[in-house]
Amino acid sequence: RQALHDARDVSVQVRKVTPQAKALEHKIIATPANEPVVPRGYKDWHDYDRLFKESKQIGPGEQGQAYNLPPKYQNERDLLYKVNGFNARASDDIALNRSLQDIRHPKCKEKLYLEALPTASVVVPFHNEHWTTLLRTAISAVNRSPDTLLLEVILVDDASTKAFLKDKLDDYVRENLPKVRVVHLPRRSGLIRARLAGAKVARGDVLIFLDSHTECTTNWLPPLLEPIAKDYRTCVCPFIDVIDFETFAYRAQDEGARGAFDWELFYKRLPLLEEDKKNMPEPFKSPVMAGGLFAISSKFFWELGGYDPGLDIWGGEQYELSFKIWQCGGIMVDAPCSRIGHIYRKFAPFPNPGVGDFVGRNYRRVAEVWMDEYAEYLYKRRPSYLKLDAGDLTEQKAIRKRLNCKSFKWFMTQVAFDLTKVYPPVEPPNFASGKIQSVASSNLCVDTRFKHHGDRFDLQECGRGGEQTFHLTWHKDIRPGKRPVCWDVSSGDAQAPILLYNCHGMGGNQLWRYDPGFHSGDNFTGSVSVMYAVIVTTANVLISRVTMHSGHLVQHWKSSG
Ligand code: UD2
Ligand code: MN
Repeated sequence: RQALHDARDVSVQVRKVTPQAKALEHKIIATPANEPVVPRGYKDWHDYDRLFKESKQIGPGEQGQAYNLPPKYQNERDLLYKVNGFNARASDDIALNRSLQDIRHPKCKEKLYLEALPTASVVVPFHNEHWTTLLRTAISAVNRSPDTLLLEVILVDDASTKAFLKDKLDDYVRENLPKVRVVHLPRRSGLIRARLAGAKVARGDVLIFLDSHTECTTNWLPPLLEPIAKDYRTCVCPFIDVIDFETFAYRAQDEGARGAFDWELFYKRLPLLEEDKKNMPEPFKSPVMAGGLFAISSKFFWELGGYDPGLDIWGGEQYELSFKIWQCGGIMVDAPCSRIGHIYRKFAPFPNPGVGDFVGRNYRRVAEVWMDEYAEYLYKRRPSYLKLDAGDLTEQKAIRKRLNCKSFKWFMTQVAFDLTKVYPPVEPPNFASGKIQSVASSNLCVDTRFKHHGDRFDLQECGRGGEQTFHLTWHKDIRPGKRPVCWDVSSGDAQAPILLYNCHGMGGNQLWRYDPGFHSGDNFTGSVSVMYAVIVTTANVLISRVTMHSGHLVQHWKSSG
């Protein structure tokens, strides 16, 4: 290995070294003759020594595998779950420098990036983050970055109240993590102003923002920096993978999509364009960022006035910055070769700090400053926003004017040009509405009884209170009343339960079809107590029927052509 290492050090300028990790494993020294030449000015930024070391790590959660916490820790688990919204006790058994499998597009292994890349500062706002998930964020960023490119990781403590963050973090970081520093904010400011505070003291050419429960993976940094090196007005997002909130298993969320929103400003995703797929894994344009994880040059960020400092606590800043970037002369891309994992919490554990509807006020600010006549589509769905006092907007409007930014109509027609096809500003009418009655016993009706995301539901006596009015919407999903929850069958198993799930409007597990040809004499297998399916669903090529089984609704899968 040492010989190989030495050989690489002298030859890195002239030849490509990607077979190194393999070569190390198999103790074969790659012959220079077989290796393609590295163009001048480019570099293979992989750290093969580290990759080799990590490939040997074993233990809980290593190689990104699921870690099942032993049942004897159940009590500790429950306590930590409540305050974090994820299994923080499991995290505590997993090494801070745990290894992950490399799930990048295969071509990413061979990619070379400019040798002259800008330096980066990572900014991580946190409020009461769990100790080990916070440290793993910082450590994965430091360990997996080329020393010359990463200047610092700035942890911005948004007035956390957990004692260990106030008392122990500074000492721990000073003693163990030379590139990391902590900035404490005197009062709770919210993630947006916390990011601003970090960005103000950052020294790098590029600002990289991360959430406080993330893990950076193999060679994540150069793909974020290179598009910025080529044009400083490019903002670059990594692929955001999923760190399971229960087991910390590391997995892809998908292999790329373009960021978007619906007219209630929920974050949504649009399919890749054909050209994006063809160019994989090259960066592709994306209308809006998810929010938490991205790189932007410090120069461009401050030219844009940073974030609107009037945005409070959480929410809306991803739209503000995305609209601003596009409308004011920048571009936004996703870089498939940069992958960073994020724990999507099971639930948000923070209580509202007593400041009312901050998300509503943030959305109102963003809509008023950037969305022009399209703001009406939001207000039509959320009339209450019009009654909120969004505060003074003079400074934000002045920025838009000063930078001579384009209209929201330009953004909608040139950048997010396919958004309204999936999320029409004016919704087409429902296909059908009404109660859904059992065929077998006509006094029973489906009743979701105002249950929530993740809950099962069943049949109740028709017309007896409850929630028995459903809409088969133009999305071809089924929603109770006007609530944005949908019937969802996320498992392909026989008799998979039907749950209420947040509507995604994209078909799939939530696609239902009205089948007027149904008759109650159809045969079903299994022990079915009540059969009332008048609706069949098609998800891919599967067709199924809905019945009652052991007290809840299930769906019967029947493969069909
Ligand atoms: C998503 C984004 C998040 C942000 C948010 C909308 C991803 C993966 N996450 O929600 O970055 O854009 O949408 O605003 O795209 N925090 C504070 N102070 C607070 C509240 C939160 O510092 O008052 C920190 C928190 O510790 C975390 C970050 O802000 O590091 C984002 O908060 P989150 O993880 O609760 O947001 P998330 O991932 O649900
Ligand atoms: Mn987060």
